[in-house]
Amino acid sequence: MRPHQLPQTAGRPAVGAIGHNRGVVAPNYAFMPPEGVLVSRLPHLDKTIARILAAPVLGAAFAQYVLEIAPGGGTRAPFAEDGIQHFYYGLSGEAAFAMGGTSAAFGEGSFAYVPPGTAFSLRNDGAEPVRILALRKRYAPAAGLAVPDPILSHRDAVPVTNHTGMEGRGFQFLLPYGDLRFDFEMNLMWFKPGAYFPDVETHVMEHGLYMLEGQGLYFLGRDWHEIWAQDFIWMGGYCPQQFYPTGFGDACYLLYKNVNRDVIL
Ligand code: UGY
Ligand code: MN
Repeated sequence: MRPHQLPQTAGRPAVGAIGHNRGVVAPNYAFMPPEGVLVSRLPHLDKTIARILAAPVLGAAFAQYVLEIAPGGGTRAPFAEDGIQHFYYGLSGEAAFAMGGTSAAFGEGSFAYVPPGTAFSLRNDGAEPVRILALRKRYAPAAGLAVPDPILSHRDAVPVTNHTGMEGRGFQFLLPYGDLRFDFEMNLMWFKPGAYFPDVETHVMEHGLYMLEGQGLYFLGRDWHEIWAQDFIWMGGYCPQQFYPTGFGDACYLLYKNVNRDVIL
């Protein structure tokens, strides 16, 4: 019998919970199911729980979070950070996002790119909780290139492309692909059941991966990990990686990738 099939008693930890953990923290990657990621509170966010998924203490050169914003919560005042860019992606519920004189409803699939030093506000003025994926990265300027402009959009406005020629793959590049002003990508990666990527990748870029839909097996380092919606993976540079979707529906994850800058020596 599997642990979740054993009789459970309300108010007590689940039977068989000890020792059942899909999470792994290895030197060059981390696999994190949501249940183990504890609550943080942050000074600039009111009535908001932050679950910090990636941080320099883990080995990542960026920070990534799930924000759970209660009704009436969000940024206490317009917020900006010198030298740091932000990215937000709506997971569930509806918030309001304002930046540079523009404001918009921010629901599932909405996203925002906040250039370094730019003030924005993110508020939940509704009656239901809101969940948002957030990312912060120090901007790496490049000689002769301007800082990117702010973006407030929705994934439905971004075409699904497929440069691989492989059946069942789909890509949505949420930030303008190939625009060298940007030093990172945020890509929605779509897979039909069975449409795995054919080779184990090993590359200098780092990833923050948040599973949005479906399920599959993820190869990290030397091991396969079963993954499904709401799981998070940090992959450091040169972490061997491959995804093999399983199940009967599409799988989709949102992938952070640092790009467009030379190696710092
Ligand atoms: O673009 C990428 O690096 C991507 N294929 N990696 C991944 O999905 N783990
Ligand atoms: Mn990759």
